[in-house]
Amino acid sequence: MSRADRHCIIQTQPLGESARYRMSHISTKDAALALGVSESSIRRWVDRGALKGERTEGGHRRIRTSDLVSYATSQGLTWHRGVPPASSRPLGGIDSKLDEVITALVEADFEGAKRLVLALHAAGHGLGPLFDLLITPAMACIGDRWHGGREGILDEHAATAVTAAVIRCLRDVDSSRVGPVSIGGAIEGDPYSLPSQMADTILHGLGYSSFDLGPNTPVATIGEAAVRKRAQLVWISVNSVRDPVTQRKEILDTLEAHASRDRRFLLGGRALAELRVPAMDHVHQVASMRELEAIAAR
Ligand code: B12
Repeated sequence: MSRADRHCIIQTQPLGESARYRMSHISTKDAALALGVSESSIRRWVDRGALKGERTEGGHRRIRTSDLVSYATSQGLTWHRGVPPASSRPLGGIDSKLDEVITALVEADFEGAKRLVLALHAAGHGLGPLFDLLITPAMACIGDRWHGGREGILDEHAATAVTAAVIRCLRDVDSSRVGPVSIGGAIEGDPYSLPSQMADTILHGLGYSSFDLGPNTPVATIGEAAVRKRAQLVWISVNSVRDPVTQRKEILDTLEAHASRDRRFLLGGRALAELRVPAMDHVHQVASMRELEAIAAR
């Protein structure tokens, strides 16, 4: 058993038929929310046959997620939330695996999720696109679909654990590195571990000798670790801000303290805007793993 596999033994009950169906299909209400259109438009498209749909035993319309993606793409509709943006299409192949990845993640089927993701990687899909266009939308789908509740929280945790294990496998594809050092983590009070793990894995793949300090790490600690390890690149992930005023000051103090050094900072995350970090020469504010990949490769 590999080192990655040992981390990955997660036991949960497989999903029943109806739960499986709920994960791969979407209601007209959720489809409307996802596309930012009215529910009556969705019903009309389904009834006209423009958008493929099915009926439940109770007579409710249901749409397969992948059919909704295809329809949105063909009509040039913008994605609002939940399922993947139409921009994932041109990459061919990645989004077609979304349903399967979602099912594997909520069933805590590590082997299945690993097989799907590693096969796409081996077929030439880079880590940035795999993270931004497959794993992140899959997690968003899982988070949005269940609308909370006990069952939903269990699935969210199982999916996070399996995703973390699969990312470790992607990291293990490349042997250890001796290149420039990169280091980073998510700020204090931010429990989100996957974005930081993704950044670390991309940098490792690019040849950096990379260290992930993980979630809930004070910014000052990230700065001190960067000095100690002589890091040339530092990422800071901001997905949850507890105290915007204090945390803004902390991050500005750290960025300013490093301004004269030969060190670049990459800042990202869903809550980064809350900290209103001004533009600085040594700081890149980015929205995706693909951007991080492009900047770090320079
Ligand atoms: C898993 C999860 C959790 C887990 C996290 C576990 C873990 N170990 O990470 C736990 C259980 C802790 C959790 C808690 C909560 N969660 Co939560 N969670 C999620 C879920 C399902 C997935 C998040 C995730 O990891 N996605 C994968 C990452 C990689 O994607 P990402 O964050 O979008 O990151 C991308 C970009 O932002 C960017 N990026 C991010 N960081 C960085 C950094 C750098 C340097 C760069 C370059 C790029 C970058 O690149 C990434 C890849 O494309 C989301 C659903 C969703 N829509 O995302 C909800 C979600 C984020 N959670 C939500 C909520 C409400 C909560 C709770 C408040 C629930 C509660 N009532 O307690 C708490 C809040 C905790 C807190 N202090 O903030 C809401 C947030 C709503 C909002 N508008 O803010 C969401 C959107 C679910 C929903 N639909 O309502 N959650």
